[in-house]
Amino acid sequence: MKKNGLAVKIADRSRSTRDEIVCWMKTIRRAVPVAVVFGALLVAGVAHAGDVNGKVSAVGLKSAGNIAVYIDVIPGKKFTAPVEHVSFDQRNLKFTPRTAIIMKGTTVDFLNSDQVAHNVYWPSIGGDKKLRHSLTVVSPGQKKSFQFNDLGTAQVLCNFHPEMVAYVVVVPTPYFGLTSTDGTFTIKNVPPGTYTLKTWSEDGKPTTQTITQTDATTNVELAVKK
Ligand SMILES: [Cu+2]
Repeated sequence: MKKNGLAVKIADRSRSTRDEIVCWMKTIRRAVPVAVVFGALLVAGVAHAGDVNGKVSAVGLKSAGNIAVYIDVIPGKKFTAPVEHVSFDQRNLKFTPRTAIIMKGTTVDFLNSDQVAHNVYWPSIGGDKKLRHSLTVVSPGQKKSFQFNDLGTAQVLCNFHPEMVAYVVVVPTPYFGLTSTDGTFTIKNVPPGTYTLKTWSEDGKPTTQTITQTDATTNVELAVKK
């Protein structure tokens, strides 16, 4: 797109206007089906312009997956929690997913798809035992919900089945991601600025790194150690 002479000529316009014009010009230049596909790709590319792409190398941990990576508090910025709920299922005596990262204020649903009851609780949030909470019995087929309004990680357990464990990582901004098994993660649509990136993992120490985001994709490498 940057090599397009027309795009360069209009580079002094605002980014969104320029992208709209480039998209429109490309669209009319091509046959309709090609243009539709191309336009969709272009729009997708623009929407991801501020992504942070990263890779976590896990040093001495059992896995590079399921590591939460998020942008910490941004002074002077407040965010509204999403209305959409995040869901955990309980099936075959397991929580799925094992780890969820959510913005503070998000409601989490705990559904029981098993034929037996579970007794869901967390002994603390962020190590604060005063934030202990129990959903008490979640019967087969039942769903119980909780809005997480405190920052930190809740280790979710079941009184009846000691092997059941899940983690809810509550963070202050909507800019977060969870690593795949290869350690890669994406944090979408981060506005330009300088931020503190933090990690949480089950068996590693928290990691902090400063990043500067431009309007393009930023690549980050992090090492999480035991
Ligand atoms: Cu259980």
